[in-house]
Amino acid sequence: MWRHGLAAVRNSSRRLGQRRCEHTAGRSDGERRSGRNFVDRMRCTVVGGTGGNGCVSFFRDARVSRGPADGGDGGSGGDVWLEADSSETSLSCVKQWLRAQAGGHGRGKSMHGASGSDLTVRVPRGTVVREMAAGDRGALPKLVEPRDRGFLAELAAQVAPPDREEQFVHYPRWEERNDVRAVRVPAEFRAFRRAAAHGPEVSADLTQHGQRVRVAAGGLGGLGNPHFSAGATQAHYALRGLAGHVRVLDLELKTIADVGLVGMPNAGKSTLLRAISNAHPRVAPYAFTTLNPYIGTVSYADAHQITVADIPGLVPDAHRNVGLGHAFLRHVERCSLLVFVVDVTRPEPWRDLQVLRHELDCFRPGLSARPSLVLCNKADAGKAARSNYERWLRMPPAMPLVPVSALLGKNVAKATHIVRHMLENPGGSGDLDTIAA
Ligand SMILES: Nc1nc2c(ncn2[C@@H]2O[C@H](COP(=O)(O)OP(=O)(O)OP(=O)(O)O)[C@@H](O)[C@H]2O)c(=O)[nH]1
Ligand SMILES: [Mg+2]
Repeated sequence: MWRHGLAAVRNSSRRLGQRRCEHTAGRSDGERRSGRNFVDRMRCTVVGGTGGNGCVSFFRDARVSRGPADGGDGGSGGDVWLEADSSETSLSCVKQWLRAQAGGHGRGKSMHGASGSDLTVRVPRGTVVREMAAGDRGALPKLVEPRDRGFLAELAAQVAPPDREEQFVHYPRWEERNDVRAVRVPAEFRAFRRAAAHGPEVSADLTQHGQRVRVAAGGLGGLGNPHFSAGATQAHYALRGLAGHVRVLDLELKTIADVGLVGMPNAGKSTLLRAISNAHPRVAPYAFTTLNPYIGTVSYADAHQITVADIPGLVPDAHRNVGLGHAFLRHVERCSLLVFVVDVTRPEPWRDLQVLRHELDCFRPGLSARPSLVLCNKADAGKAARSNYERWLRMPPAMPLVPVSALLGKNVAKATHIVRHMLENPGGSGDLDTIAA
């Protein structure tokens, strides 16, 4: 029966995974509230705007039929930026394809093209940005989904370096006469093209609100024909703008909270978060009610605040993908304090604690060694809870045990004070017994 239940959950989580890939624009309020479109990992392709082409033109008026070269330069393409925003909670707001605006082409009478606007995409605070290894960049078209074949073709053309002939715009019917083989392309252009293929990999950890990183540079605008003209020799060609950089990024959200609640399904983590903070995760008497992390803010009487993350329940062998797996543990990886919420009415609840710690270590070795506290929840639930708690107290203490009833709100204020004390004294647990008394 239990196995059956887990299989059903696995299937539903797979369905959730499939939904994660979809772009979520236009989702309903209900969906947003239930968190069904929560995305904490995704791959996206970012493309800087293409630079506008330089123009080939010659001054002309009533008296001068072919004056000096006056072609304007192309505008540079826009850059793509990622910016951390604390009001975002999920990567579902990020599209899989991000492209900044192209620069305008240069025109006659020395009119330069406008620069393309930058594209700034807001991501949640705690987003880790990693670029696919440089060696894999060539494999780009195979890695993207064939959602937009036209765009894919365009992208492939951008990735492939253009032939020398294609780097220039020619005056009408001058293609044959222009010998561009000997024309020296400015060093700046060559460096930009080199950086497209071999530049430093983009890597950032956006932990602060407003922190931003440029993930794709817009292409340089091409140069008009005056740049190649000298004296009586008027150039009949101009330089095309360069394609923007193309990067494939892996985005991973590692929630930033002070405290992480870790526990088996149904242990009462969400009930506790509701009791101590402003968050309202769903509570129900069955396993896996919570399918994605919730962050709550706990406010103390002196206006001090801490953030607490409630994550889905962990089951034995979660690291072998049982239950919901353990990938969501990334949301407690950065917490300074772990609070184990254990249902003290279960037979031998200390074994649950061992399982939880083992799963943490399977996810990231040493994670269970973080400063931790055990809340023996459901302490209100009759004799079994009391006798289990008393037996547990007699065992060698691994970490502080605090009996609470999240449902009735009993002892939760004391628990939150202990949490604050442990956060403020990271070195040692201090005199916890005095606080707990
Ligand atoms: N008696 C009693 N019941 C509790 C207490 N805390 C939670 N519960 C009940 O336990 C059930 C599960 O509570 P949740 O808060 O949804 O548990 P959870 O750990 O978030 O579960 P998942 O989201 O599935 O991992 C609910 O029916 C709660 O009412 C408590 O202190 N005492
Ligand atoms: Mg829950």
